[in-house]
Amino acid sequence: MSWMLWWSLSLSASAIVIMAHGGSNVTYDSRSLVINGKHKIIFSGSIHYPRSTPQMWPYLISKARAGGLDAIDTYVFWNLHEPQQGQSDFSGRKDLVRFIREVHAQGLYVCLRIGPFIESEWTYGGLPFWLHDVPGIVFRSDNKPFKYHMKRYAKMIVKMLKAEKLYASQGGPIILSQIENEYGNVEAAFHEKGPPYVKWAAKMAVGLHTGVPWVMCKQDDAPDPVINTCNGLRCGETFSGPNSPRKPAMWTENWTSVYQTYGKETRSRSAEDIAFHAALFIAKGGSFVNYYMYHGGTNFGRTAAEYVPTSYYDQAPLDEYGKFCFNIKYLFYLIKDKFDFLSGCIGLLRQPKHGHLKELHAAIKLCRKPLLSRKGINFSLGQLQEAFAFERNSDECAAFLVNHDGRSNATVHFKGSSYKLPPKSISILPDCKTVAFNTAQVSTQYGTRVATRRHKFDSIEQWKEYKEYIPSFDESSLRANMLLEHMNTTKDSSDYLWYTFRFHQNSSNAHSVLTVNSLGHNLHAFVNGEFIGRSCFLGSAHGSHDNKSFTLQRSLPLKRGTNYVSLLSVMTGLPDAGAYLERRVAGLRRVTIQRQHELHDFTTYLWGYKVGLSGENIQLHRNNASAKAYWSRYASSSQPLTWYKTVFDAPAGNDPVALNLASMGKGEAWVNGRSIGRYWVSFLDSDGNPYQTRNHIPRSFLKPSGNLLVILEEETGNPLGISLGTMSITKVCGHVSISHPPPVISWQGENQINGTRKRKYGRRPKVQLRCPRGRKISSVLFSSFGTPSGDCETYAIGSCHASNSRATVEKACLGKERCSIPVSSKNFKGDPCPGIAKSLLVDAKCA
Ligand SMILES: *[C@@H]1O[C@H](CO)[C@@H](O)[C@H](O)[C@H]1NC(C)=O
Ligand SMILES: *[C@@H]1O[C@H](CO)[C@@H](O)[C@H](O)[C@H]1NC(C)=O
Ligand SMILES: *[C@@H]1O[C@H](CO)[C@@H](O)[C@H](O)[C@H]1NC(C)=O
Ligand SMILES: *[C@@H]1O[C@H](CO)[C@@H](O)[C@H](O)[C@H]1NC(C)=O
Ligand SMILES: *[C@@H]1O[C@H](CO)[C@@H](O)[C@H](O)[C@H]1NC(C)=O
Ligand SMILES: *[C@@H]1O[C@H](CO)[C@@H](O)[C@H](O)[C@H]1NC(C)=O
Ligand SMILES: *[C@@H]1O[C@H](CO)[C@@H](O)[C@H](O)[C@H]1NC(C)=O
Ligand SMILES: *[C@@H]1O[C@H](CO)[C@@H](O)[C@H](O)[C@H]1NC(C)=O
Ligand SMILES: CC(=O)N[C@H]1CO[C@H](CO)[C@@H](O)[C@@H]1O
Repeated sequence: MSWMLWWSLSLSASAIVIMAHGGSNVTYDSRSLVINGKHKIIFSGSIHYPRSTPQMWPYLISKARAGGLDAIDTYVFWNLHEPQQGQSDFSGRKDLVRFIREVHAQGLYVCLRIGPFIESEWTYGGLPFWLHDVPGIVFRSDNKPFKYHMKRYAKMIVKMLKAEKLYASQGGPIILSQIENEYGNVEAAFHEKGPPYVKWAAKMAVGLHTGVPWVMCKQDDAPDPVINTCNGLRCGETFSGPNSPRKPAMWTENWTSVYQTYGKETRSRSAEDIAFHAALFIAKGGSFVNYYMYHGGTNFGRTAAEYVPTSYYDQAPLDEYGKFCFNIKYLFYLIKDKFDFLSGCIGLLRQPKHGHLKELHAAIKLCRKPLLSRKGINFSLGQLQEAFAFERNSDECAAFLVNHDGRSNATVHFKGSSYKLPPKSISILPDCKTVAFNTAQVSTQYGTRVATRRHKFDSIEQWKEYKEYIPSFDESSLRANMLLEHMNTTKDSSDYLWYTFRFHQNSSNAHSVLTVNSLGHNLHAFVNGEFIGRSCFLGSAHGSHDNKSFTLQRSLPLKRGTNYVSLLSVMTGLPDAGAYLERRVAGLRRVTIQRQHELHDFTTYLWGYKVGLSGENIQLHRNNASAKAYWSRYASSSQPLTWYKTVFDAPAGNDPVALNLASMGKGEAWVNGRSIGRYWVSFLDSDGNPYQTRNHIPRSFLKPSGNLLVILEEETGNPLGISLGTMSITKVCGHVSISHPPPVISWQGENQINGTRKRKYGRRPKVQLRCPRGRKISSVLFSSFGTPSGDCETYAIGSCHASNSRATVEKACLGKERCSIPVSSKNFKGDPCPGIAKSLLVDAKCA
């Protein structure tokens, strides 16, 4: 029996009651979460507090609310909050309570994923590295030491949030908590230690008495009363449903894109595809959808997991950069629902994703009554077409018409009318008659984001440099007769670990080849203080996300006498996924030198070690004054492992700031002592393009002038090519056809906690364009009413074209921040091709 039918049968069964003291009573039944006795369809979006700044939070949350979301979902990051056992840190970007309060202030709910294992492309999956050294520990299994620390931490977080009265049961915004994360993926690897751990975790969580339900994602055997939920790209098609007829169908991670790793081509997910799968999930009886991510943000510092770039889900509905907003403007919002008009914040909305999903949410919310109170039935409308109808009488009826066919349009008949469905799409009919929304028809404008260069660091006088010292075996204090494991030696205090040894060479002319096998992540080799990697383009060797193992092979320029080999092993983030994380190994595995016909194995030999770089140890990135002594004039020597510093003024205005590092290789950058993350430009994507060239510098890291920029370059990049830019939307585009008008409805945000505001509009088809605040439409790049071909990325005039297209649009839009152009023959003074389906495509520049 499908879970949709389960719901139909058990709708009247009483809800499972969860304790509530004052505040809201959050429970659930087979249909949905039930808040204060009301069934709820909830759209949620993931925004992780440490991946942006507290100054950006109000803006990001307001845009999530404007996008029709009801809730914000976040993980809790254990290794940020307890970096050393017993320490606790909730300052700045780590201020979980402030973040939750901010969400509450804007009237949205919070779904809190405590983990404590979170994966999340975050270093060590969120676990603090010190756990690795707890005797006898086996992470995420029926293991006493792990369970002890997990419980202690979960209790600490819940206690803190309870003390702040942040659970819905206490009048706060948290309606849901998650324990563990995607454990179903690894459970089998733990054999008999897996299932008891799941039971223990569920029981432990429930025992924390938060007064709100708990979920476990990708966990088919989640014990009662914990709800199992789906994560993935296509839960509408693949989820087999909750494991009990008393639990609702919930989708905790509907990926808005696919996370990236260095070297992989940029993959994005279209607004149409996300909307299709979210709508199908709801049509099948789902009641909770969380977009992962709604705003990805930035992996500042060394927080990214292995091979994960600094920019995180930039393709999400709210892009990486976000925006700084003044609190004074934010206060207006609290008084009046006028935030958008009064604030002056310019959004870098990822259009059309943000707008298209907003319309989807609005359409589904219009169906809410029949969806939540009627029996859903599905029936076939064709070989690859089906309908989901929610109906009791003609007053209350909503329908989802689905075309599963990815190749052809389909015409279907439903309740005496016929409907045309584009390939792979769903039409939503809140009254079983009118199409309010089709997942494949995007009527929101497209925006094009552009970086404007504001400053060039191209003069030698601007820079100072510090050449990193190459240590040799003789100076090492830590020694071992073996190759030590990288992570266990650095304890994650640095990405860098020097492996050094020395040996004697009798002749000077012997041809020698050094071969080093490593398990990650990259390696720079030096002999007698000289870099030996220049023959290779990258000057070093590295593995990849999918295969950490790599080999560096170089011919060795040896001298007669004692030779010193210094190998720098570099980790770009710790692993974040899979079973037995505590057993992972990285760093050098085997080192040999081939001399003529002899192979010398140095794997078990006397090695000397040094953790971290000297520039890290003297904190070169921090203070330009105290570290002055170490810096020298820029000499463009292009030696690998060089630190560079300069001072710059913040670009005027409020647009987000990004550092263009395209001329560099690999390393890390700091602004005023704060790390803006690693960069690894020289790791090319599958098309051979440099990888991620723009690093976000949050405005709150900057002062008006005298900002200190420090860069550690591992390779031979050129700092004179670095520039500073601001990001803005400079182009907007819309494409709307007469036959497929945009939604007949619009939805103005909703304050879940203090009641509902909604507006219904009747709309005629029109193209609406809007430049970021403060910018105006300066020219119309393309305009055609008729049968233009293509979309907002590439377009051309078709066989039918109204000659006054441009003049009409220019008249309506030039010099304006926003404009609206009706798509009708009347507006273009006559029909250019009667009887043919027409559309209007407009592309315009904002300046
Ligand atoms: C919570 O709601 C359920 C029904 O949804 C009800 O049975 C229960 O009494 C409520 N609990 C409290 C404490 O209000
Ligand atoms: C919600 O209502 C409560 C009590 O009516 C009030 O204290 C709170 O400020 C309101 N919050 C918002 C965001 O309007
Ligand atoms: C109704 O939906 C279920 C679950 O998706 C499916 O298995 C079944 O074939 C559908 N029934 C019809 C008549 O399409
Ligand atoms: C579907 O119909 C539209 C016109 O309504 C047409 O432009 C489009 O090419 C058709 N698509 C396919 C795949 O046939
Ligand atoms: C990690 O290092 C410690 C010394 O710091 C050592 O006692 C231990 O055996 C090492 N563990 C592993 C797995 O290498
Ligand atoms: C170098 O010469 C010494 C003595 O001449 C010899 O013992 C040693 O094995 C030689 N080393 C190598 C690596 O050939
Ligand atoms: C990983 O790369 C190494 C080369 O260093 C190669 O020998 C090995 O076969 C690769 N493993 C996989 C699983 O591709
Ligand atoms: C660095 O030096 C500049 C100029 O000497 C100064 O304006 C700036 O405040 C200093 N920055 C820091 C972080 O100390
Ligand atoms: C990490 C994870 O859950 N990945 C899954 C996401 O969904 C795709 C397709 O739906 C699966 O192939 C992945 O394994």
